[in-house]
Amino acid sequence: MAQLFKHYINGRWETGVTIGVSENPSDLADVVGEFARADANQTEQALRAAADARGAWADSTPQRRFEVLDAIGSELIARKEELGKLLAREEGKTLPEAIAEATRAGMIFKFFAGEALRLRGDRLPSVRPGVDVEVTREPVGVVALIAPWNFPLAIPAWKIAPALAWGNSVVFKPAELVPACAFALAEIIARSGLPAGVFNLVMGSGRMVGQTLVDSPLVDAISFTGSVPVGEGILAAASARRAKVQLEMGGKNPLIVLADADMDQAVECAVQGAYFSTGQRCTASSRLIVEAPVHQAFVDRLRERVRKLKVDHALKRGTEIGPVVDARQLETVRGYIDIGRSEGAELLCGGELIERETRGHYLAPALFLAQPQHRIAREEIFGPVACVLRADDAEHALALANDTPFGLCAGVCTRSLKQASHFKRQLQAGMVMVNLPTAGVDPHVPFGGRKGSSYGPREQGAYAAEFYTTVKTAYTLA
Ligand code: UN1
Repeated sequence: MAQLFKHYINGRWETGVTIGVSENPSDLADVVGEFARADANQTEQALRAAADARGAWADSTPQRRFEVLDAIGSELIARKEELGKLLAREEGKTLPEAIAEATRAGMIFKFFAGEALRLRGDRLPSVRPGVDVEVTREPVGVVALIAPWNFPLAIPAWKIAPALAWGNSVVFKPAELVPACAFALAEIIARSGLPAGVFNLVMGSGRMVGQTLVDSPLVDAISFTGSVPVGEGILAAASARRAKVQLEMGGKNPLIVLADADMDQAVECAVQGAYFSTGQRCTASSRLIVEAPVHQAFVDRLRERVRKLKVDHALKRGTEIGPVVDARQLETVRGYIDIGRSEGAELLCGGELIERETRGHYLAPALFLAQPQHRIAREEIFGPVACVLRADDAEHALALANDTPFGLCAGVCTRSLKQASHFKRQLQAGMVMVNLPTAGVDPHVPFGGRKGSSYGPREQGAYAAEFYTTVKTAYTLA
């Protein structure tokens, strides 16, 4: 019988109102498990538990918070192989990528364990004689954390860890495609010594569970990573009742290859950035903008490399690219490949379904030559598809890079310090990478974008305090 992944509400494991099934995208005959799905009532139970628990955790000592988060981080790292295997099986990224993600999740908990101890505040004189002023940070209260399927351990970690480090209580809603990973993480958190109700896991649809969280007056802050339309809906609903909102949405990240770039390095950056994790990253390098003198050479070398990428079962040794996450995503990605062709972009390789030993959502990585106005060069695809745009010179490359409604990350490959500095200053993105892929970020520094990609304070690093705390200014006349 399949394992049932349950909700975790008020310190108890609860069955759902309905049941969903999680399948392995590398092998559709392999059921990862069944999972509980909540309705509005069950979601509200979790919210009430979080609201009732907020005082206890907000008043806990920094040392206690450190110990809880450090224990979670240690267990994630100690069990990285097993958790990585589960992640690869459920989400479809390759085993080495999945193990690295489990490790990253552990590192994030450990970073925020440290932040729990590294509290800051100010005490300063008032403009009025005899009066002291103190500026301190307090927890926001109940936070709803809505996470996507593409980083099923790391993204929940970088929302849950800061929320707990700064004394908030949490209702976590994972994506429906990755309940096994959410359950594994919740089990570790449940054993860490938190008071009941401080951390709750509720699974189910965005329409039901997500909407209940967003609309609830019990929720003080919402952190969401996912699609642009859902993010916009959350922003409208949450700001109408003045809840705090943090959104990480799409990207259409440029990777610029200047004529003086190290070509081997540039091709590697493009391959990793565009296709690893099956291109299912909001940080994916989906627009490769190449300066005219090296355009042909770059395209030839990249095409050779992309053709040779090993697409196969995520758990198989040697696989470089796993399957697309599910049938719906595969349909969306194939739809974009058709759009690219019909708009006149040139498909250089890939784009076709491929068969492997097991039945899964396997797609050959696709590379297009496109024009800036093509939809495949403007809209986020979220799959193993990239397009190359030709730039007349470096300034044209910069203009093309910034000609997008998104602004998450941007990369430039160059040997020139002068160009690197110029692009770092001029690229309209929250994160800029020089001679590195746009995807793959550190756990201890801020993550986030500009323009249509993001809204609200940054995630990760010490900057995450802006979202997960609220400032108090106290005046005292002694
Ligand atoms: C990374 O590139 O290492 O959904 C992280 C995403 C991002 C995370 C990317 N929020 O793809």
